[in-house]
Amino acid sequence: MTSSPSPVRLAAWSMLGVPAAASLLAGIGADLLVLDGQHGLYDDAALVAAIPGAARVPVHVRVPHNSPALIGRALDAGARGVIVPMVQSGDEAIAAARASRYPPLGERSWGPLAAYRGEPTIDPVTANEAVWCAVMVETARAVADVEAIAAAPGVDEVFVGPFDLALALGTTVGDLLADRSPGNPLDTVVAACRRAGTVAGAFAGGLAAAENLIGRGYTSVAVAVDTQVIAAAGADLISAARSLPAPASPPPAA
Ligand code: 3PY
Ligand code: MG
Repeated sequence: MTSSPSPVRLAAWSMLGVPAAASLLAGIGADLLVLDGQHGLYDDAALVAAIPGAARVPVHVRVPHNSPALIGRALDAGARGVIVPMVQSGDEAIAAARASRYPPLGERSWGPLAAYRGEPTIDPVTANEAVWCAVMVETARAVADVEAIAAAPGVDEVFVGPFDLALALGTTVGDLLADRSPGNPLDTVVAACRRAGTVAGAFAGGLAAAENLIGRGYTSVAVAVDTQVIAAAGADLISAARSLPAPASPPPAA
């Protein structure tokens, strides 16, 4: 695994749903790769196809919702962790954590797909120790119960979705990030995580938001998103190429 120079864990984030995108993003120096099955194009088949070629960094999957079946399938496909969206309460956080682990710590059902690929399976005790369960706080209700969510047994990380959180609070991501007043929910989450000994993570999607979130104390930040990276880098290149010196008149025909 490529290590980052700071204690902050930096994630690459893939929306595109194809193995090539996942494999490319696994090589950009991030500490882990997230495949997005909620708003991205990773369905079940795409996860099974993409994970093996991207596994030189830990691959986590954002599942579409808090469902034991979906969490189990993502882990069966080889994900090392899950990000579970729209978790509203301590009880829902406990359910997500238990869906991520085999008995006696949870209710995950046995059946890793590694066996179908002829790869060794990881025994249940080791799998329980290695798995990472991040639950997303992105509603007002979740912020109100964040102490219980952060302290839920088996929850490794509370991961903020600033876009949904801003929507829920009737504001914009820009205003939420710019707001430095006491009681900003972004700071409430960090404080609850510190008290519980849980990692505070957030989706940034760009450098300015990452700087803001890291400054607030987030230690796990998703910063490079394939769709945005392609669009932004491509637009910069096209724009720069348009200003290259060109002959005043078209070259003569051959
Ligand atoms: C959010 O900001 O709501 C997210 O879920 C980021 O992907
Ligand atoms: Mg969201």
